Amino acid sequence: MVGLSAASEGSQMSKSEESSQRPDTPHYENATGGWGSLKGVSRILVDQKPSPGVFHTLMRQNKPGGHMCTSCAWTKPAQPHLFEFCENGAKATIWDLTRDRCTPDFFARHSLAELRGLSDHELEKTGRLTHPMRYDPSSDRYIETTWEEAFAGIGAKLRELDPKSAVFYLSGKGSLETAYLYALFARLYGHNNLPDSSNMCHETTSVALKKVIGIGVGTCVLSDFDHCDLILFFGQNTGTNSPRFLHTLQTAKERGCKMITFNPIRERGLVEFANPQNPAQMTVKPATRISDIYLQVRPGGDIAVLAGLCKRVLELDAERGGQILDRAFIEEHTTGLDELMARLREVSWEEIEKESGLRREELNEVAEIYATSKNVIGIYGMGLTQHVKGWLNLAMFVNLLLLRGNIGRKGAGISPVRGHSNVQGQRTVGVSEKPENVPLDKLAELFGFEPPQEEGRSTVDLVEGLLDGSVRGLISMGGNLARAIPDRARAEEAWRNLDLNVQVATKLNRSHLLPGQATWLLPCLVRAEEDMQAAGPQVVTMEDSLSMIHGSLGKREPASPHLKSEVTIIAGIAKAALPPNPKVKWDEWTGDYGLIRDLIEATYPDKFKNFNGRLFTPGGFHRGNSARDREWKTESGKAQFTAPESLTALGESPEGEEVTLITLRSNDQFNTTIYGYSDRLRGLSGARDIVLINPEEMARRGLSEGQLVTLECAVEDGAERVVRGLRVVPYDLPDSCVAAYYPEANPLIPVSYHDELSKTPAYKGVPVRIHADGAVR
Ligand SMILES: Nc1nc2c(c(=O)[nH]1)N[C@H]1C(S)=C(S)[C@@H](COP(=O)(O)OP(=O)(O)OC[C@H]3O[C@@H](n4cnc5c(=O)[nH]c(N)nc54)[C@H](O)[C@@H]3O)O[C@H]1N2
Ligand SMILES: Nc1nc2c(c(=O)[nH]1)N[C@H]1C(S)=C(S)[C@@H](COP(=O)(O)OP(=O)(O)OC[C@H]3O[C@@H](n4cnc5c(=O)[nH]c(N)nc54)[C@H](O)[C@@H]3O)O[C@H]1N2
Ligand SMILES: [Mo]
Repeated sequence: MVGLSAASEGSQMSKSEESSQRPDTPHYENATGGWGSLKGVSRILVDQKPSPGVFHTLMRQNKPGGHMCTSCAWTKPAQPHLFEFCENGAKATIWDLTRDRCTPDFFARHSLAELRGLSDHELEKTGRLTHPMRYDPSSDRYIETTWEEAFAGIGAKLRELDPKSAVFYLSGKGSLETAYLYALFARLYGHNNLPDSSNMCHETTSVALKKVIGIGVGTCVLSDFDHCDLILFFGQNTGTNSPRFLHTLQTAKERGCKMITFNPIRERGLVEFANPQNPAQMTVKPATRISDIYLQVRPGGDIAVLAGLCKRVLELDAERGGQILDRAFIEEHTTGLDELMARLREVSWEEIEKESGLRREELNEVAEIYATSKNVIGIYGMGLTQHVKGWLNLAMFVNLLLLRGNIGRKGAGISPVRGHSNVQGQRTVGVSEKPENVPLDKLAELFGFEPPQEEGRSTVDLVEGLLDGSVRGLISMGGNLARAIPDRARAEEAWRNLDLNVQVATKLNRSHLLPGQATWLLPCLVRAEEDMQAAGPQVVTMEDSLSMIHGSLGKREPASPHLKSEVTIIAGIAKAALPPNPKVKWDEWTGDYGLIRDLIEATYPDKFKNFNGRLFTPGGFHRGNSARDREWKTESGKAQFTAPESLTALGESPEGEEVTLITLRSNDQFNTTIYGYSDRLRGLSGARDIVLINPEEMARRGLSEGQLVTLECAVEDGAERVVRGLRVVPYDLPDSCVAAYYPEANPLIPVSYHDELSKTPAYKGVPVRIHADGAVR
C-alpha cells in the first residue's frame, strides 16, 4: 500500500520549508541522511544477510588502496571520511555480497517461462550467479556449461555473423581495463557498435558540451566547491543518486555559498541534509538547509528558465553600465553572443513564464543573485539530458555561465553528475560508437590492423536494429537492457530473434530471460572481490564524475570459485572469435592488468601519463580538461554561445487531455536493480506501480486517490504504448505533468523520442494520456 512514510525521528524541518511543501501530499518530514539512512542500510543487511566481514569491506570503500563503490560516479576525496560510503553505496555493496546464490540447481528447477513471472526484485534476490550457463531450448532452461565450451561456442557464432550485425554493449560499471579491451575486441572483430549506458544518460553531455566548449565532460574539480559562492542546480537528485555529494554541498553551504535549485519535484536531499557521521547533527544540531531558493520548473521548461535568466542578466548589464558581463572573457574566448542577444530580445516574458511555469519575479531574483555572484558552478543530471532538446538545455546552461566567464577558472564551471561509477571513463578509453572520438590511427599502429571507420550503433540504434531484425548478435557486458531501453515492451519479442545473445552478469535479471537462438549467461566477479591472475591479485581502475582516475583493489573471496573477471571473459571470447595476431596478447594481458594500463597509456599518452605509477594517488589523478584551461576544441576554436531555436525541451508540448510524463528513480533502486519498495525521501513506500499527479490536476480530471488508471503514450506513430494498473497518488508536482517509476514506465517511451543530437532517450518528457482503467481501446 502506498502511504505517508511513518518516520518517527524528530523532524528538523524549518517553518518556511513546511509552508512551501503542499501539506496534503506525501513527503518526507526529516532531513536527508540522518537516522533514516542508517535504517535503510540496516534493512538491507537483514534482507541480504551478507557474508561476514562486510563492515570491514565497507570501511575500505572509496579510500586509496581500497575498492571503489559500484553505485554512483561521485568523486572520492583525497581525505576520506571515516565512512566514505553512503546509504546507497552500502546497499550496492551489501547487495553484491549477499550469501544467496543462484545456482545450476536453481535453473534446473525453473524454466525461463516460469522465471519471467518474477519481478525485477525477486529475480535479483535469487542471489549471485555462480556458474557459466548455456540456454537449452528443448527444456527452456539454462544448463551448466564450462568456460571452454562457452568461449568456443560464442567464438564460433561470432565467426558466422556479419560483424556489422553484432553489438557489444557495456554497462557503466566495467573498469577502464575491461572497457579498453572490449573496445579493442570490437574493432579487431570489425565494428564500432559500442554503445554503453551513457547512451541512455549523459550522451547529451558528451555531444552538447563538446559542441559548445569542446570537451564532452564537466570542467570542475572538487576544490572548486571550496571557492564557489553560488551553485545552480538543475534536474539532479543528489539525496538518492549521489548522496556523498551532499557532504560537498553541505560544506559549501556552511561556508556561505548559495544554492538555487530547479526541479519539478521538491527532492528532499536538495532541501536539507543531516550528516549521519556528525553526532551533533544526528541529535541536537539543526540539519543544513541545502537550497536557498527552490523552483518547481515544468518538465522541459529549463530552456525557458535559462533564456529568462540570460535575458535578465543582459538587462542588468545594460542598467548597470556594462558592469555585469565579463567582457574581456567574452571578447577573447567566445563567439555567438550577438545572435543570442538578438534572439533573446524577440523572446517575451509571457512565453518564458508559460514554458517554465515560473513567474518573472522569481527568475529576476535568481538573475540578480547570479549577476552578483563571483564564482558560479552549474550542476545538472537527467532532468536536463533526457529530453528531445536536451542538447539545447545544456547549451543554454553554458550560455548563462559564459556571460560572466564562469567556465575555466577556480570556483566556477559546469559539472554534470554522471551515473554509473565508470561510465565516463569507458568513453575516455574507446567505448564509443563514434569513431571520431577514438584515436583509430594509434590503435592501427599498436595492433597492426585497420580499424573500422564507419559510425557504429548507439543504444537507440540497437533497439531499432532489434525491431527491424538488422541486429543479429549481442554481447551485453553487464546491464539490463531489456528493462532499461525505451519501447521495452515492443522490443521484448524481438530479443528472441537474435542469433546470438551473450549476457555477462552478477545477478539474474529480465534480459537473461529472453534468449535468442544461441544464448549464454556468464557470471563475473564484483569489484569488492579479489581478482587473482597469474601475476597475483589485480587492481582495476575507474574515472569519476570529476575526471579523477582511481585504482580499486577487491579483497573479498569471490561468491563462487567458477567466477571470472570481465577482463578474462572478454579475452576468452576474443581469442575464440579472432584469428591470431602477434601484437594482440590476450593471455599476457589477462595475467597482469598493468600491461593493459600500459596499452591505455600508449594510446592516450596525455591523459594517462605514468598510469601504473599513479594508481593509488589520494583523491585520484586528474586526466586533464581543455575547457578548464580555456582551450576550446570546438569548430570555431572558441566557446560557443547558442541562440535558442525553441523555448521548450519537449518534442511535443502536451495538448488538451495530454500531460508530460517524467520517469523517476526511487531511493531503493539502482537503475533496474530494485532493492526494495521504499522511496523514503519522497514519503512513498510499498509500491512501484503508481502514478504521481498533483491534487488540482486530479480534481480537473476527475481522478481520485488510489484509483487505478492506464497511461497511454500520445505520440502517434502507429504503435500502441500503454501501461495499465497504475495507482493514482496525489503528489506535489507542477500542473500538466505526471511522474512514474523507471523501468516500470518504459513501455511508454517511443524509441524514436530522443535528444536530437545525441540520441539520449527522452525519458523525462513524453506526452501521455490518462484513462480510467479499462477505458483505453
Ligand atoms: N541510488 C541510486 N543511485 C544512482 C542511480 C540509481 O538508480 N539509484 N542511477 C545512477 C545513474 S546510471 C544515473 S544516470 C544517475 C541519475 O541521477 P539523476 O541525474 O539524479 O537522475 P534521475 O533520478 O533520473 O532524475 C533527476 C531529477 O530530474 C528531475 N527532473 C525531471 N524532469 C526534469 C526537467 O524537465 N527539468 C528539471 N530541471 N528537472 C527534471 C527529477 O525530478 C529528478 O529529481 O544516478 C546514478 N546513481
Ligand atoms: N524510463 C527511464 N529509463 C531509463 C532511465 C530513466 O531515467 N528513465 N535511465 C537510463 C540510464 S541513466 C541508465 S544508465 C540505464 C541503465 O541501464 P543498465 O546499465 O543497462 O542497467 P542496470 O540496471 O544498471 O544493470 C543491472 C544489472 O547489471 C548486472 N551487473 C551489476 N554489476 C555488474 C558488474 O560488475 N559486472 C557485470 N558484468 N554485470 C553487473 C546485474 O546482473 C544487474 O542485474 O537505464 C536507462 N533507462
Ligand atoms: Mo545512467
